Amino acid sequence: MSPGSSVAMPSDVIFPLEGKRVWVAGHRGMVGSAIVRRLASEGCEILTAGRDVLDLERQSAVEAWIAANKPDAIFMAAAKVGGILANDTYPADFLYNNLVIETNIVDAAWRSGVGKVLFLGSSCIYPKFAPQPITEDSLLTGPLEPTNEWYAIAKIAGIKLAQAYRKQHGCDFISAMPTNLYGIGDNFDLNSSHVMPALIRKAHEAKLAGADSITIWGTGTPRREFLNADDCADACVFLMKTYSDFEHVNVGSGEDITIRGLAQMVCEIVGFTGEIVTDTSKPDGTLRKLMSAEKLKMMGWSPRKTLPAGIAETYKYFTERYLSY
Ligand code: GFB
Repeated sequence: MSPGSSVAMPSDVIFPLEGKRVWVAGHRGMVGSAIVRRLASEGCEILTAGRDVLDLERQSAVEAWIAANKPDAIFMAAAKVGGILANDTYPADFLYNNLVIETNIVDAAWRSGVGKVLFLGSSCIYPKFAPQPITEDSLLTGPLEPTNEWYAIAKIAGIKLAQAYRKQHGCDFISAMPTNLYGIGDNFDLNSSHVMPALIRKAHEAKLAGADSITIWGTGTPRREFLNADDCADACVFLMKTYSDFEHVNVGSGEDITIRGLAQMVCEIVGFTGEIVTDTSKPDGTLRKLMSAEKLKMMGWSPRKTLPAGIAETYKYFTERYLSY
């Protein structure tokens, strides 16, 4: 396709999953469980290994498990994740745990000759002041956002691992960079969660308590781009089947919203009519990180779920389990 063309070209399937053994590392997490749900229609054999069976932080255990179970493909959805406060509070965990999980899986996958690996990163890999919408080639062009630079460094290392094993060993390892994700299986703990599940919980509890207001962190002015975890899983499966190249691929919705705007939308869906007040002792983080969704769109993929529909579904999931939180 000529540069600048806006016509999407449906990509050919170069790595069909039918009949393959596919390991979803991190299958109990929000993204991993969404990938497992999505793979159900691919005719593949889905492999999983819970923490009780496999400690991803132990290199020899990962090597032995991969050698014994012989996956043809791996989705690397296992990671230490959390919201802005958790990232800022536990830099060592976010750097070390993510680095060690990535290096263990990538190296063991190469040693066992795994046919394809998809590494999942995050939009926080990009510089704090990257031009918006952020294209893939903005990587490593400027300083990172301080609240999550530790996690970002680990995720950048993951991209580089996939590239290095492709370059040196000819491995078909690729990387996808999703934007802020939310959905079924999210973490609703107010100290460690991302903003979406936190707002859903705060609005719900305020409604039940008949409260006058909910408090959101920071100024409410930062903008964030949100993608439902099921759409992200669909994009991951799409990339696994159709993409084989050095550069990572952004996975986003192409649209962002202010945190206050999101809070208003969540309150409306939850049915909380009180005020939204700000706690500016909490960090804003980066002011904007809208990714360009062009590359993936040109390959023929776009998200399906609208933000209000995704929030309503996530709220339903939350209320069905609320008493167990
Ligand atoms: O989702 P979030 O925690 O992470 O916060 P980041 C997004 C924005 O929402 C920030 C604001 O400006 C927060 O201050 N916010 C408002 C809240 N109220 C709340 C609340 O009750 N809880 C939370 N958590 N935020 C993370 C990174 O950044 O995004 C990770 O730290 C990762 O590394 C992830 O990249 C996708 O979008 O700021």
